[in-house]
Amino acid sequence: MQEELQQLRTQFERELAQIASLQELEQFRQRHLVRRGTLGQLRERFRQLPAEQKPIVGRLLHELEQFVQQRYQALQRSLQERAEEQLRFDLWLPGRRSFLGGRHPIQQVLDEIVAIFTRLGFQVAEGPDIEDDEHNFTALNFPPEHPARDMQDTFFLTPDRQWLLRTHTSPVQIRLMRALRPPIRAIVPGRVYRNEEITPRSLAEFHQVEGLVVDRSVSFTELKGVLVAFAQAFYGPGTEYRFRPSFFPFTEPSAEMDIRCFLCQGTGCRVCKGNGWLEICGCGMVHPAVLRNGGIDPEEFLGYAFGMGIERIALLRLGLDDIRLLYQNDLRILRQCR
Ligand code: 2NL
Repeated sequence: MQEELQQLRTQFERELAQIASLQELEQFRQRHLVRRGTLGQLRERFRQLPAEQKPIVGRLLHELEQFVQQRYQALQRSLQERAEEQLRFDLWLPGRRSFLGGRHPIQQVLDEIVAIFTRLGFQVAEGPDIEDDEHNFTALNFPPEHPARDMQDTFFLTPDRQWLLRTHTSPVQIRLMRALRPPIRAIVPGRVYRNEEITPRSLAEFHQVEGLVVDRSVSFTELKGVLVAFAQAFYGPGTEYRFRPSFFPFTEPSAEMDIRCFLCQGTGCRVCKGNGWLEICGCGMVHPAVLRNGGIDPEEFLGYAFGMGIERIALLRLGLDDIRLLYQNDLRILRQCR
């Protein structure tokens, strides 16, 4: 019987190693562990053994029982865990969404404006954020005592006020005129800086797009045509517009372009502050002095130029009323613009 117990142990081990499910484990239990199973029968035979054999066989039988019980329980535990895990593993569960980055609303508006002017035949130009007085003011026909040069408006970088952060993108156009022969048709997107108090309506760093065209026979009519084409493309076909006289040191004559408030259609609302129109763009014929400062003969060539602020357009588009919301990187805001 001792030998038989030894063989049974290897047999149990083999069988247990092949069990892969709770069902198979139950079959194992029915075969061997119930009262009339293999171990039950062994116990029965043990009882009938002669007394002198009982101590040694009894110990072996006990060891075998202990071994099988332990292995049985361990296997049961791990099979149960696996079964539960399979229940929890839901093949139909949608995958985890990964968050893709996106272009900032300001960048999207800039890209869209640039794309429209590119279709109208404009080239894209950029320049440095750090400029000197000459490119930012003097060449643009700002008189020496013009208030825009004031400390309150300009971030000067040197005590002699020679170096500064550009207050508009116009210095890039000066560089273009000096570098290129007409015809020039360029659109200049970029960041600009003004030493202004930070409020819901103004920041010290913001963005502009400016355009410049210089050629032999350009006209104010062409300027209007280009800006109207832009407004129809950007704000939608049929967008109502108007031009009002205005003043800039670098253009003469100068005008401002308004479009019909797309929120109230002109009846007056919070966005257009009740007057039904939204100011979107300043423009004009390039001042002869500015052409000359750009190395271009005003007797031979004419130019027109325009400029618009991007933050305002982005705010209108997103329906926001505080410019600071654009720079807090709040994902609820950033995700709104596609
Ligand atoms: C505005 C108005 C404007 C220009 C920018 C320009 C540049 C050169 C020569 C002449 Cl080099 N003009 N730029 C002209 C008219 C208006 O911007 O309200 N911007 C936000």
